[in-house]
Amino acid sequence: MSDYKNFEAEILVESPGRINLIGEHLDYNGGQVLPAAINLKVRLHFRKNGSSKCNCYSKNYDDHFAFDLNQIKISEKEWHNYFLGVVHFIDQAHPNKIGGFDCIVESELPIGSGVSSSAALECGIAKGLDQLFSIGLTDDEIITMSRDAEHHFVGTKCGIMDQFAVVRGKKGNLIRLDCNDQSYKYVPADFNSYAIVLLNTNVSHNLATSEYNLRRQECESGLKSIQAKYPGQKVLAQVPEEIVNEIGPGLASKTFDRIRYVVQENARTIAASEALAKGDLMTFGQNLFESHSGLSQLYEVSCPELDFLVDLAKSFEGVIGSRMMGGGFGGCTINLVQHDQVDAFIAAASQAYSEKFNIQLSPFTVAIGDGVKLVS
Ligand code: GAF
Repeated sequence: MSDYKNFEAEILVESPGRINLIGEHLDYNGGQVLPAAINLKVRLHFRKNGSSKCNCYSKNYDDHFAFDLNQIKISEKEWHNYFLGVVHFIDQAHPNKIGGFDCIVESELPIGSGVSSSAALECGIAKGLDQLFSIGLTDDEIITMSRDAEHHFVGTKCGIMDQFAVVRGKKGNLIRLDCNDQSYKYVPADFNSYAIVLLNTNVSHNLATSEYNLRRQECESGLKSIQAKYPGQKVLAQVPEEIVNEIGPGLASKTFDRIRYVVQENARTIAASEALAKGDLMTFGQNLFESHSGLSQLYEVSCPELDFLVDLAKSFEGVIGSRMMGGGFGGCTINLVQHDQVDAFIAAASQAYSEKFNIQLSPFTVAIGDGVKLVS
C-alpha cells in the first residue's frame, strides 16, 4: 500500500463523533445519559488484499502501520491499538472470518477533544470489516467489541455511552440511554432557537486516562461500602441520596464527593430530560450549568480552561446552558446558544480565552446526525 493517493477502495464507511447533553461519567455507574451522534465523522476506506497482512494508514497522523492477523500485540501508538483491538475481538468471536485488508482513515473530528473520535474509529473499523468480510456482526457486537478494544488494548476503562451513540445515533434525535440495562429511546432534539456550540479548548491534560480509571475505581469502592450495609443496592447511580449521605462521611472524603456527584447527576439528567420533553429549555440549560459545577467540584474532572469557558458562558446573555463534555481534563465545552447570538458568543469566548491562556480556541456548531454507516 505504498501509493495512498491512488488507493481504490472497495468500501467506504463513515463513523460519527458524539456529543452528550447531560449525564457525564454515569455510563460506567449504571446511570442515565443523553448523547447523540454528530455530523462530523471519521471516514474509513477499505479493501481486501488477499494476504494475512493488515495495512493501516492515518491521513491525520501521516502514519502507516502493518500487522499480521496471526500476531496481534498491543502497540505503543494509541491509534494502532484501535485496529489491533477491534480485529482481535472480532476474530475471537468469529474465527477465520477476517482476512488481510488495507485501510485508509481520515478524521474531521478533532482528536482527543471529548467528541469521541476514538469510539468513531473503533466502531468504523468494526463496521467496515463486517461489510468487507460479510461477518454478520450485530450492532450490539459492534458496540461491545469496540468498548472491549478500548479497555484491553487502549487501557481506558470506559463505559458504553460513546460506542452506543456512534452506532445507534439517529439524525435529529438524542438517545435517552439507561446504562444499567442498556434500554433506550430516541428523544427529538428540539432546541428551537438554540444552537449546539462546542468550544474546543485545544488542551488535553495527560492525566486523562489515569484519572478516568481512578474515578471508576473510586465509584466501585464507594458502592462496595454502601453494599456492606445495604446489599440490595446494586447500581451506584440508583442509590438514594439519603443512603449516600449516611454512608459517605465514613469514607475517604474524595470517595464521598465522587458518589455524591454520581447520584446527583443521575437525578439531574432525569430532571433535564423531563424539562426537555416539556419544552422547558431554561430548566434544561440550568441543569447543564449545575452538571458542570458537580464535575468540577465533586468529581474533579474539569480543568482551568474548561471552568473559564463555562464561567464566561454563564455571564453571556444568549447562552442558556454550558458544561464540560466527555471524560474531561481538556476537550470541549458544550453550549446551548441562541441562534442570533452564536457569532457574538464565539467571538467573545475566542478573544477572552486567547488573552487568558494564550491558546487559540476552536469553536464549532454541530448538528445531530446518523450513526456509523456504509456509504459505498
Ligand atoms: C469518555 C468515556 F469513553 C465514556 O464512556 C464516558 O464515561 C465519558 O467519558 C464520560 O461521560 O468519553
